[in-house]
Amino acid sequence: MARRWMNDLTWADVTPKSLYLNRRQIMAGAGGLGAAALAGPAVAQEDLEPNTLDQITSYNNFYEFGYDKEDPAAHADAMVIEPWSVKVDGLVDRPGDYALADLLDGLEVEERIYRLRCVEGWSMVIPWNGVELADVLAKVGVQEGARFVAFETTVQPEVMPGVQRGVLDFPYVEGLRLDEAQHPLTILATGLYGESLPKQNGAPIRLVVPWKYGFKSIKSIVRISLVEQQPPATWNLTNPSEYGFYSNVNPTVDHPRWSQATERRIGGGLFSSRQPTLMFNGYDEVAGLYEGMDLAENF
Ligand SMILES: Nc1nc2c(c(=O)[nH]1)N[C@H]1C(S)=C(S)[C@@H](COP(=O)(O)O)O[C@H]1N2
Ligand SMILES: [Mo]
Repeated sequence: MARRWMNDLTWADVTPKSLYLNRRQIMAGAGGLGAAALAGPAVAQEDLEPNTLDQITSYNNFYEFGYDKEDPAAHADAMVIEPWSVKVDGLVDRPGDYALADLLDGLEVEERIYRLRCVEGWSMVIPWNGVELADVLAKVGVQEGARFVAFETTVQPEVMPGVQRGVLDFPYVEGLRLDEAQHPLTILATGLYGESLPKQNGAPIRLVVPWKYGFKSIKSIVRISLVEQQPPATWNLTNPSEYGFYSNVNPTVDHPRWSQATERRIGGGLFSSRQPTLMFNGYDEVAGLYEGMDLAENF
């Protein structure tokens, strides 16, 4: 497949203000998202340094391949990603089994440099390439009555040691409220560092929702469903008292086993101190999605 990545954000553009706002989003901001979207949060200087490709591809969570951070890099190579199709169903005008290229056809692939904050208390900065999920949803036509989007990961038991051992209930599933799914920060990533997505990172297509804990960003997606009711989400199903449906990064709501106030930046060096975790992982412009909600209750 032809590489669709368009270099509309160069490394020289990666200033604190433009860390996650590329030109298109800035235009969208001017058009309606308001001044808050333009200004963005104060971003710590160390955020300017994306993690290396080696760090991003060797320290992963992908439980289908095992519990350990090294398991995905060790085993994911055997995952079959060609051909790949994504079933789109539920409350959509144009349901079907879309070949990946057809799903992405005509959509703009952008670079988005996002922080990724895992609920376990570590973080990275990853230069993704991908399309806005909103554009994909517009393409398939969201019908009235749809309120949530549900996602499902491929299951390939013969090459997935974690599936063989049943470390979680598979397929891994996740969900977003429709307005979260349509937010311009939410992307379906198809690559990183300008190359196609490494398998351990969720090839060939995975969700990235940068203001939520990493487990919401479901990998290797084979199904997208527009639904009326809040869909199941794997970690929430596994342990609802520890993992909520929303799972917005929130330094004031601790996980029973991990303080969420600070985080360790992977690659920060042996002696680097933990840095403060920011509300919504620093992506303040999503705050309006949760107006009037108690985020300690809806964690
Ligand atoms: N299908 C699937 N998606 C998944 C996971 C998983 O185990 N299975 N782990 C999640 C978790 S906990 C995190 S932190 C991120 C890690 O993404 P990365 O390995 O690309 O950094 O993927 C998320 N997506
Ligand atoms: Mo995670």
